[in-house]
Amino acid sequence: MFGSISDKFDFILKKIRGVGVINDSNINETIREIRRALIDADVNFKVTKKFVDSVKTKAQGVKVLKSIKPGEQFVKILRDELVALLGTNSIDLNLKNNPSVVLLAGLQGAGKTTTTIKLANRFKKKGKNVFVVAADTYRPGAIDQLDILAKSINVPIYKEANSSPLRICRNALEYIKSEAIELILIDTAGRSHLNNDMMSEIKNIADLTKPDEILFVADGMTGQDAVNSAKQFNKDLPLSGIVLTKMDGDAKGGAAVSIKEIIGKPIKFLGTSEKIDGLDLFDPARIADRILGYGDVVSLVNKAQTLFNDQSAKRLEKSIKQNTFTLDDYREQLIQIKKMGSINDIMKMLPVKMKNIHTDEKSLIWVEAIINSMTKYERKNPSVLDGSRRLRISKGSGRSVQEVNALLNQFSKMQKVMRKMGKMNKKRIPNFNSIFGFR
Ligand SMILES: Nc1nc2c(ncn2[C@@H]2O[C@H](COP(=O)(O)OP(=O)(O)O)[C@@H](O)[C@H]2O)c(=O)[nH]1
Ligand SMILES: [Mg+2]
Repeated sequence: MFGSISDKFDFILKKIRGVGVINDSNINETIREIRRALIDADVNFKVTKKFVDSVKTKAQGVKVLKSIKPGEQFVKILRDELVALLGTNSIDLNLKNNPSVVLLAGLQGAGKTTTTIKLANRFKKKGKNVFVVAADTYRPGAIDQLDILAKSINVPIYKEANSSPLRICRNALEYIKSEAIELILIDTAGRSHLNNDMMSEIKNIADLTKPDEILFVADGMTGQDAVNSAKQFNKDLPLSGIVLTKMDGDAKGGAAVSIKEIIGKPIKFLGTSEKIDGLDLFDPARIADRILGYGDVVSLVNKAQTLFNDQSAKRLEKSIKQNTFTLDDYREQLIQIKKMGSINDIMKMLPVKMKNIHTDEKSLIWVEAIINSMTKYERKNPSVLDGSRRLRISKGSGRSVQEVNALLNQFSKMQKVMRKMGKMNKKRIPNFNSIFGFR
């Protein structure tokens, strides 16, 4: 997510942080670079203009202030403005009625059906009695798709063969009167705002079902197209929020950055994988940090927590906090990482500056073999590993001395990352004020 924009911001921030004084020339230069980074990421040009103008005005204030750390003040301004642009706070679904209704709308293939199930899963986990309605009667197989997904998470579904979406919704509401349902999620067919019949159909569904939330589901990879279609839908349907899907791909960030400002409705969730648990509550501060190249240590820790088994997670947490990350922990972690799936996915969440650690899937196997060939003492004290010990380990594991050396180098880098994470952890990451030295 946001790969190239965060690389650019990382570069911009590094430069500005180093400056001793803020003056018109470095303000202008930075503003120019920020503008280019945003435009390259397909951020709407009006949003870009408003954003850089506001950053510029505030940065000029810093120039006058003659503060102690002008570069960092500038960075802080930039981050604050970005968080504000993204919407300041996370906003979960606002479910006030009982039962609550959530209507999902959007173009074909945007991810409505997947998101319906992801939301059903999310609220089921929170203990709600959830129910999904299959109101896409247009695409062959659409009802079956929802049906199969709903069954996989044990959520009841309302469906009808040879019916119309409006009738299905009416009957579904009737049907649940005798059920203790708390949340109804309606999956609809993909439609374009250009199709008047389809738009009036979904308006009728909204009139009938009086949703607590009407979510516009948009493919985050489509950049400004997603923003434009959200804008058009919003004219016909009172949208309450946006879900941007496929943010795990190489979405450049343009849609995420522009949409709130353009249509005035918040992004509520991001779709982050095809899988059912791939849905994140949209958190402006965390997204801003990702865009600025700080990575998303919080998400990383969350992901690790859900996937690591409890015991090893606790051990790892302890060794991170106490700065005693050893080769044993490293080996343990590799075993857990193998369970987490793609290393690339994990690396994407790390701050830009930590990304230069080399990891590839195949190397995991021999790394384990090498660590297994060390004694317990050596694993705890890798500094004792001189030439002759390394040679012995190389023979024992059947890997070359170069590979043993490479592993130890990598481990030492990893240890540094862990130390950093340990420090951030103590400061309750991501408390940027303390990282920047602000109180
Ligand atoms: N990688 C990824 N794929 C997604 C995400 N959301 C949906 N998809 C995929 O996008 C395709 C279309 O999704 P679907 O829910 O059927 O879209 P609909 O036509 O709007 O109902 C499917 O292949 C989904 O697996 C996401 O957040 N990440
Ligand atoms: Mg669908």
